[in-house]
Amino acid sequence: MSGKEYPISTEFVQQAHVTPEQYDALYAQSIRAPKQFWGEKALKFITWFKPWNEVLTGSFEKANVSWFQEGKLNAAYNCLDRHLETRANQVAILWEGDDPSEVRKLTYAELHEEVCRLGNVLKKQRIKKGDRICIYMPMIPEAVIAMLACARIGAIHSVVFGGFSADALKARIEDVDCHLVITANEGLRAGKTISLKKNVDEAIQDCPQVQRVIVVKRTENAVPWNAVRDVWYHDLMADAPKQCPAEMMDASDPLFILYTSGSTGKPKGIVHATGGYLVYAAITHYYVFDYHAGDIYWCTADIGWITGHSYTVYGPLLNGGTTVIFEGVPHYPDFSRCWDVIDKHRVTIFYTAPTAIRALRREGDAWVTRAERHSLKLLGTVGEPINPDVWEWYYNVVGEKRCPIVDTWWQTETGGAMIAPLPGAMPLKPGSAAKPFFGVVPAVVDEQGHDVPAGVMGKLVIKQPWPGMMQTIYKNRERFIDGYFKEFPGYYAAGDDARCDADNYFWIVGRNDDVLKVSGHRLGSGELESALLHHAAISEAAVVGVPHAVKGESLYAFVVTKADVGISEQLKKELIQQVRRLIGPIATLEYIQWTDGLPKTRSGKIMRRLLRKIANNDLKELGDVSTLADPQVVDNLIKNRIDLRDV
Ligand code: 7RM
Repeated sequence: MSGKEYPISTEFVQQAHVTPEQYDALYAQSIRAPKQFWGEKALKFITWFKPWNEVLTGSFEKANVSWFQEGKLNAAYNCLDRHLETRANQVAILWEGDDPSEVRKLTYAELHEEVCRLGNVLKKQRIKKGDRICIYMPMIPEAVIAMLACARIGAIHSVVFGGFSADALKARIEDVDCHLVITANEGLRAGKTISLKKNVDEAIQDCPQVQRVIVVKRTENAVPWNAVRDVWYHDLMADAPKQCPAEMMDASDPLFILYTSGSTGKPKGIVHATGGYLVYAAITHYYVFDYHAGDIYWCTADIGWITGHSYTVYGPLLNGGTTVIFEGVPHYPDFSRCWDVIDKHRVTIFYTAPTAIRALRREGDAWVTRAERHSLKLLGTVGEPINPDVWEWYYNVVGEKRCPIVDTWWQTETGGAMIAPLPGAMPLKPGSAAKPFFGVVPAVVDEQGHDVPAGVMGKLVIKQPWPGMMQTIYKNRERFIDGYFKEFPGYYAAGDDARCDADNYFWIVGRNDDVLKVSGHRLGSGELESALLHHAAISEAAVVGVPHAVKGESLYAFVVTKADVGISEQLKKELIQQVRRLIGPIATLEYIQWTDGLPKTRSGKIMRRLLRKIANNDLKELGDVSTLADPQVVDNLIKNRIDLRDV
């Protein structure tokens, strides 16, 4: 399990920011004297209007960690203004549309001007510091402009992925309590339109607090219009002034809220504070991707996810980079799309998810090799474990054995990469996220919180605070404490299972709670089950993940209908439709097994662990079923399980 090793080419090592010796020394330093380490880095990577009093206060025990207290800064200023002197005419955003013929380039000067204008537009709409704004947009430059305009005036952005349904959007708008939504009339994806504005209309039908919807015109198609509430982005921008001072923000002021799925209940609003988040996004982007001036950097993540926040927008712009914003998908117009984009724009760094790599690998090498890919120097992956075979394909075929792969483990909650190989500083092992980033102290522990020996699987925890860590869960401090700091007092519980080998390389196994990753999208069993229970015919439901060759995981549902309801193919279709409608097309049930009952503990909790084993036909060790209220249920479930399709 310590795995095969790939040394980094000497050519790469020569240009890398960190040598192996430097990594060991810097890492040791960052752990021994974290305040000194982060204080120095915070000054190097971020421009402060006023320095902090204390680098770090609080503790995991009290769940009150705070970074750079009293420090003053502004995110948009750091992403834009401070680069104007040296990079005004450098491209900041390199946008490629869904249709390859559509390309837009915005220099730092242009992006700065747009952000200032929109900042003024928002102020004119009476948006003030601390107000929340919901952004529901396709991957177009205006989405980034919207995020940065919020940051500039001190408003808190809450980006909702454009693939979420009207209902999912509504739940997020209600929780975050915003008065203004920024959207587009339509999105484009693989040549098809996505009705974003229509979804917003539906979402806010009974959200009276939303008084204004700003709409970017992305397509020429007309959309329903409410003349009192809706305004065109372009009309407002036309006469907006170009001067907009960057608001002085406290390091602890929230920069954004981003909703993510937990194992139970509604999605949680992860709050990231301005100071620590920006320091961590900038420094990790610089070291993990070995970022150098002149790089053309492409992270394929949508801004609706944390990867889009930290590594499509904030990280690269903080470092004065050129970030590719890609509206399209890897299979349109054909399976060469990514490699064509790389050749066309001379992309040097490419960061994507294992699900995309698996989908492309399946189509054969010719789609890759028909493009040159000479510009590439580094590859990255994030979102789920990458299987060693898939890693090797990415390394050998896409990167032609020339480009190191950074397999980055992190979470919405962590703000930035936590475990990842620093390219040049350590050999790579396919399937391992390698070693911790500076200042990060991960460990694998048993149920009692004791470190387990090398090679043994256990739960992944983080033992010391790091600057990128979330501040809280919006309006729910209790869930913040219970979810992350209760299980192992004094540690942050990541919710993943992992192993650490004798070389101190971490191997992430997967979630140990009921969070799922389908095509890299994070979904919670609880919200999927709620969506099923919404159907009048359903009395109980449990959803688990089963392996899928491309998606990583797919959804297997156990469903109990109400007593007087007959089961049918029609009902199955309705359920699939319903979950897609309530959450979004990313939540498509793959299997539905009808059952008369679900296995429950005597206290009434559904035993999802057992259901996962049944769905996966992993029946040898069903674990402790002694707490089951009705053991007979299990036999019936096994008898009626659905054979997983060979995908
Ligand atoms: C960035 C992101 C977080 C969960 C996390 C893991 C899984 C992420 C890796 C990974 C294995 C990786 N944020 N995960 N990266 N598993 N190797 N390199 O994905 O909040 O959406 O998800 O994703 O389970 O806990 S997220």
